[in-house]
Amino acid sequence: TATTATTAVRVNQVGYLPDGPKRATVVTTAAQSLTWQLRNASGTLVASGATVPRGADTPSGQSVQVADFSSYQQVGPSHVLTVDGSSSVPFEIRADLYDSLRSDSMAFFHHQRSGIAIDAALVGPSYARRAGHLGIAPNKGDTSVPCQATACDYTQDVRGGWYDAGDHGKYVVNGGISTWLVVNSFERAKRAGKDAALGDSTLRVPERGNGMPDVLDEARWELDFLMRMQVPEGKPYAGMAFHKIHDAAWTGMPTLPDQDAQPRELHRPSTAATLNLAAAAAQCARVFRPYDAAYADRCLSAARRAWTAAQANPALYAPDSDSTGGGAYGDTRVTDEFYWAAAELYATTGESAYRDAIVSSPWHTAADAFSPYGFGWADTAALGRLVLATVPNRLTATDLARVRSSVTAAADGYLSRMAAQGYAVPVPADGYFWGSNGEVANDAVVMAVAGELTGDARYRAGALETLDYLLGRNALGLSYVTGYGETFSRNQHHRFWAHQLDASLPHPPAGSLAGGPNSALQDPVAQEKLAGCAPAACYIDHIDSYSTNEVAVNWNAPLAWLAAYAAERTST
Ligand code: 9MR
Repeated sequence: TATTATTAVRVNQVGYLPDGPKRATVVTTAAQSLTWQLRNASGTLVASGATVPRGADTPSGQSVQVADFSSYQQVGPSHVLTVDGSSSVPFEIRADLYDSLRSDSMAFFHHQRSGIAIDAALVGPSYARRAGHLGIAPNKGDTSVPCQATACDYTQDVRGGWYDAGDHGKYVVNGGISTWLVVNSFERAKRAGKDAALGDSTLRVPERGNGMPDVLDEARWELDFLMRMQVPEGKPYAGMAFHKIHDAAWTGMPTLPDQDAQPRELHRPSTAATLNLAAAAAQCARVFRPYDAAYADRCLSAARRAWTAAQANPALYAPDSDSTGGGAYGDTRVTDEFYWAAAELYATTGESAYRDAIVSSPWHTAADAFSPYGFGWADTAALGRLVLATVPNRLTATDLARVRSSVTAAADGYLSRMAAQGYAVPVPADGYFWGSNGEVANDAVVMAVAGELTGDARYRAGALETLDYLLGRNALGLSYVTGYGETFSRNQHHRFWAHQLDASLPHPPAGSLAGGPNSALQDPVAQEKLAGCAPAACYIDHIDSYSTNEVAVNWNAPLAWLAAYAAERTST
């Protein structure tokens, strides 16, 4: 299970698209330019050139040079790039490079489903498991969960949804943003006229063949859960969403979902969770309508109720301290969630009340809706901008132009940061925090949308180049996606895919993205093994390093978005 780099020539270990950028990074102490040589599977020299010295690269802590072989476009297997006596791992050049990653990264969500057995016929014997959290012993179950503390004396059925990550918690803010990305990937593909690849019977989900696009079937599993998290009429905080549901205490590793014996607890509603539900449900109402109008109506009604409830309770914050047995997902600034929810509700309904909420929001004109650190579960203003920039609406021409140019300006920032770094990463040197790989993929989403808005090919190239980083062209020479590349992460923190702890359990399934380098070293393994690491090297493929090596729905969602985008052929 060794997952260390084998060569100083760092490439996308899966390969490159014939019409895409093709760059590699070489770790070398040489100060002068070197010769790179590209050989095909028969060992024939097919291209060569000179590397560009980049000197000391701060994020990786390495001295590097860059080889650019983008002009070589021949399709073929097992190419090898050689620089100064070091050779890369073999990689492919082909147009269908990302077809399997598209389905594997999206299948992650099915594997993470709660409240349903994962069927061997769909996933193979080693990934099959019994349903968790339906109240079947030893589970206490999610079907009748008492609410905790504040003004609450009833139980709620909050079965279903996706487990957040390696734990068995389900968190509305993170579930909402992840669902949004999954549904947005479909909506974007549909705008491009390329949604068939995400359509019915394209994924290994139980609902395949029901006439609904499989990506939407998958999202619906979580949307149903998110709507179950809404406080019923007649109760205190009616219309708000409970912030989260998880175990009373952290369970040990490993623990299969059906073996979790901890009591489950609903944590009191929060404004952030409520607005997250409003945004995801409003998007549902728009995107699901052509396939299931009744479901779209249900989503819209939930979204409206959530919006109204959030307006009535605009400052019910989830505290950072609430982290026993589950993550906190605390957030005390929710103006961005208000903006995002209003944008979704406006894009779906066109109603003036939502437009008023948009134009009176500080995020309507804020210059920093897109931060250098990307969007995330606590920073959602960018999502509002992406919606307003791409879904037809009746904002004024001036407002729309400003929204759209904020997307391209953000993408320009990512491109220039990539150009300044040896490994072409869109995040700044101090941006390697918990889940940095998700941040990289989120930045790629912004670049891809900028490409859609402008037709400028540089943005597509930037989005594709982030896949190079995730798949091996990085400080560790490691692919962070299980099953992809020569050396890849396979011991991510997870209570079922815990092969490192129990050989009878599987590794994570192919298409699972590790959280990635986190320079804050927030777990004991990282603290012991990674002391002194350069930011982009603060990663270890160890199951106990939850702060560098967990999986999570909000990281796999942008990977799936990006894989679907990269898998699209540019010519129709
Ligand atoms: O992704 C979350 C990250 O932004 C936080 O810094 C971190 C600590 O609070 O929590 C991360 O989310 C975890 C959540 O709290 C519990 N489930 C696993 C998530 C991924 O590690």
